[in-house]
Amino acid sequence: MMLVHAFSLCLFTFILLSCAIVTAQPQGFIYDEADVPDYTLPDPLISPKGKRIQKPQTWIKQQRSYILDLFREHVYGKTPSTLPRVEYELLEKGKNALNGSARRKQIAIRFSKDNHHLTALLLIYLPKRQAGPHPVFVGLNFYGNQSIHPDSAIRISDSWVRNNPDYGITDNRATPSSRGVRQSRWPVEEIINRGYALATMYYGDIDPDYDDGFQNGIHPLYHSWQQNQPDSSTWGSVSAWAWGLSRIMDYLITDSDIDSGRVAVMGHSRLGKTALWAGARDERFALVISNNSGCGGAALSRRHFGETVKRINNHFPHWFCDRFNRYNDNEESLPVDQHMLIALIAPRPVYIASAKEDLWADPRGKFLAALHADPVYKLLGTNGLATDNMPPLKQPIMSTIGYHIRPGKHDVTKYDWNRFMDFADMHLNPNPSEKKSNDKI
Ligand code: GTR
Repeated sequence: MMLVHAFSLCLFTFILLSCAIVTAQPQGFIYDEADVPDYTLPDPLISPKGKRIQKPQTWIKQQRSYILDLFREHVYGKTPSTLPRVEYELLEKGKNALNGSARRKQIAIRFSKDNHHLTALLLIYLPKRQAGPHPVFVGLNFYGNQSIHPDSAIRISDSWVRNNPDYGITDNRATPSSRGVRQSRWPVEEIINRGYALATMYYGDIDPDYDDGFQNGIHPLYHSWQQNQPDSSTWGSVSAWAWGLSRIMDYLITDSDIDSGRVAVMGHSRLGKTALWAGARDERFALVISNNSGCGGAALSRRHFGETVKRINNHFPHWFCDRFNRYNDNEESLPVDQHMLIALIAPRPVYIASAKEDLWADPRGKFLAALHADPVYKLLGTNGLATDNMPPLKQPIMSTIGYHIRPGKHDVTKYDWNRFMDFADMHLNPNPSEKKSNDKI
């Protein structure tokens, strides 16, 4: 009797938990594989004239830029081709950061154009144990540089920040109580111990994340350019943030502590979409990591699973270009799907991470996008994605296209970072001299 009781209690708890997983996601969307409609994906290896691309050179010289333009025109928007005036100022450096294991630098990147100015703060930690120049992970953060670590020397962002009383952020301004509030997402010591530098910037320094008709952040510096755009393909915020990542890259090239040939760009969620778009646009990023990026990131739009194009455009009208609205409830007519975004990163390594409970961001849709990017990776001479089947939990695929799904929810965890670093170890070789001597053995 007791046994039956215990069993029904377990069953009840299981049902409750399963419901909680589903109800944690917005209602009225597809969360069941059986409800996914039939769809046909555009083939990245078919040219605009309908011919199959057979040679790597044809992809590199023609097809890649054709697909890049499609994403510019229909999804993320076009980015201005000229740069504002840019100046770098080293604001602060610390020789003994993180209990003596790292050096710290804080750099102001000042943009100016047509009497408009914008300052963004870049925070860099460099490992002391290894000799430079160092490979580096670059990522934008959500609440200001001070949120990634309690290090009291980190400058507090004075940009507009989303209110979050739990983080001590009210009146849209960060305060000292927001120091380290997001440290669980940034295992700085582990990154340094594994021989990587870390460079991060607050995404709102480039473009505050609310819809104001593109009046703030970097936009005033490009007012005249924006006004002269003939169509609805002007950049949205994802493009502006990706542009900001490229400006970080511009700086890193000038910094002799950094190995600019070994820069990995990483982002979570909306910033995971941004990392993919940055990696697609800017081939200087040697490796791209997208965590829980979902709709408009690594998930296939045509599956309608979890977040849809219509929902993302309605809730976040400033993220994509206006033309993307044409595809609300009309994904089949998109000339691209997100596997083609991943393919634009080829042959450079790309890692797509997902989480079991994060159905809103469609873990399987991200796997399938990786799988359908594989033919382009193979054409370019890499091993692509080393499986046709979605792997079980915590069994990462570590080929040139990497993928994992872990238990848990929408977040960046230590597990995720450890896999990112394993992947970077394989592809960026953080200790070239050590690797060389091993090779001889
Ligand atoms: C959600 C949005 C997702 C994802 C996420 C985030 O509300 O629907 O596309 O980007 O925000 O960035 O945290």
